[in-house]
Amino acid sequence: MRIFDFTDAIVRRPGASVVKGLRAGDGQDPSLDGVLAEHAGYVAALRAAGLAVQELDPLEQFPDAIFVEDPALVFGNGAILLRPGAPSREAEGEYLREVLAERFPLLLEQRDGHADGGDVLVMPDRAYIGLSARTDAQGAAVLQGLMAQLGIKAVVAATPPEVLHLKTASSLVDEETVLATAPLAASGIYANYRVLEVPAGDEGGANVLRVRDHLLVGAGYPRLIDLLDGYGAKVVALPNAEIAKIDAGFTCMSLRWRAA
Ligand code: CIR
Repeated sequence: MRIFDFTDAIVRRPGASVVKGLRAGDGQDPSLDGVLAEHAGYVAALRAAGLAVQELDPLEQFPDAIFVEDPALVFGNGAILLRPGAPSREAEGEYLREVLAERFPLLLEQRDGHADGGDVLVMPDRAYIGLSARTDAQGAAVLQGLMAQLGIKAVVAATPPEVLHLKTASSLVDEETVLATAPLAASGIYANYRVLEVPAGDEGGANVLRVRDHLLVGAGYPRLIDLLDGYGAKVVALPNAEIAKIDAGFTCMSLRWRAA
């Protein structure tokens, strides 16, 4: 069994407020219709990969609530509610508590510091927790302890300063291979793995999502799509130009796990 052989996923449908989602800089709002279409395409791609997907209702009071993998992390044997580092997102986990308690026998909770799920990259033998503007040292240490309770060894790593999350700049291709932007590849943190460097110009596509035998990649990154062909997965190019205006990644738009 491979770590990306998920069976189930949870997503949250976007509400109208999604167009006001946080973004680095002062970029323009995405179009609501565009976000809805791209999100629906993403959910369809998860289903096409073989997952049973539960869709939660929109949360208008939280424009960024579609990014369910920032306020929570899930594993086969339990889930963790996190304290996201952006003040407007800190309480999002409360709205996942009920569904995660229903789906997971063990629900752990971060009470101190801040950490976003987007900063956690899970590999077969360890997980990386990236320090970022959202994940502080205290939050990373607390999360390390919670992951240890689930039997996961986590190491804390630096994230390049200009990226939102560790997984904005690196992601899992297969159990031996990490896709990483040039600065992260050069940092040596992934020395135990094969590292594929994101082609120059396609850095915005570094967050790919491996789900079973499918690899979801942004449609606007042709060099990356070529590079990823040949790693044992069907490359699925998904339009994400609108949703990217609020710094979306594919990994952060779902919680995925393998049910026992
Ligand atoms: C935010 O800034 O929190 C959202 N607009 C985007 C979050 C994307 N999540 C991720 O990369 N893990």
